[in-house]
Amino acid sequence: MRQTILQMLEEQAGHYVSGEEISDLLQVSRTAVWKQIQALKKTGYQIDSATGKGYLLVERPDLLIPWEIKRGLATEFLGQELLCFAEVTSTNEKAKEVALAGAPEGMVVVAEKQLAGRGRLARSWSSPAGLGLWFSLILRPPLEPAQTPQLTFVSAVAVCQALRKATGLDLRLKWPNDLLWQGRKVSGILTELGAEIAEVNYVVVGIGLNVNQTESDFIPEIRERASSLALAGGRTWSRVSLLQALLEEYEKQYQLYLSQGFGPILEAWRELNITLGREVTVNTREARFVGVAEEIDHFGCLLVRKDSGELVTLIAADVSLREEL
Ligand code: BTX
Repeated sequence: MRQTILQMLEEQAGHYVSGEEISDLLQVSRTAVWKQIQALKKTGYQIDSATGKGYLLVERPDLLIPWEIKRGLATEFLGQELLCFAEVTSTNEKAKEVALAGAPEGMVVVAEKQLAGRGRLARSWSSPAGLGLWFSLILRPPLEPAQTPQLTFVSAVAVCQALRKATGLDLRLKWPNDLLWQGRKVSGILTELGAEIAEVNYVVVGIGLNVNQTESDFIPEIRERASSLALAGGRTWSRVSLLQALLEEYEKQYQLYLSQGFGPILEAWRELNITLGREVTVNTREARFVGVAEEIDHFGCLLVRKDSGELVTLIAADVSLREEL
């Protein structure tokens, strides 16, 4: 009922809709309509009520709720089914849980706040309420497990392209999928796999994006290294619009990858990256060394030339660009 009322108010944008008109259409009392309007106001919708005129929708809230996200979302399958939470431990955990229980490809789990947001290698990801986008995609790609690292690059390219187009900011990628603005991390991606030996059961792609944080919103541990789109652009952004742009671009890049393979994705990644050709410091579980990032191979591994001339192939590591140190 609430959604229908919203739809009516929206269709009459700029004009009042009478309580009578709404109650007639919904076949409920005017008091019931009034109660629904109060509930919408409580959620954050700005609705003006004027005696004798009715109700006017003044402003929609930037809330991560299904009917806001799906309104005008131009995807075929990604985000057409949504699970939205005010608070969750980690959207990746929730997504894995529902994926195991049979959730369809394309379902997206979104939270306003994560209590235990995770990064790679069991690091934590700071996810305060209302300031960013913390969400996970459930995919069921027809791939062998060995091919799935390529999805890391699909995700990186999709996130970077979507945000460059939506904000006009010069956002760049650092291998494998950190999104940076002027050397500071704006977004991180955590890809997790559920697979048998020969086939993928599900892939959960968790995306964390700092949107409207100011400098002081960041916890001290990351303040120097993190940034947000608001800090980068000097204005706040609608999280709902950004999420829609991200889902639309992701679906496009994912379908491109499934139909044409890794080539076009790698090409796009190369154009957006700031790692190749640079001197880097590499930290793996076993060692720390300096070298030049020369190439990315067909599996997404980074090839680093050490000073000794030896070429090292990195599957997973932390790489910092030398100027960042
Ligand atoms: P990562 O391991 O590359 O980055 C984690 C590191 O980044 C942390 O150790 C910390 O130094 C820094 N960091 C923590 N929080 C932030 C932040 N908000 N902004 C910038 N830097 C930060 C990157 O891992 C993968 C992150 C994925 C997060 C998403 S959110 C939705 C989904 N659910 C979940 O639990 N994780 C993913």
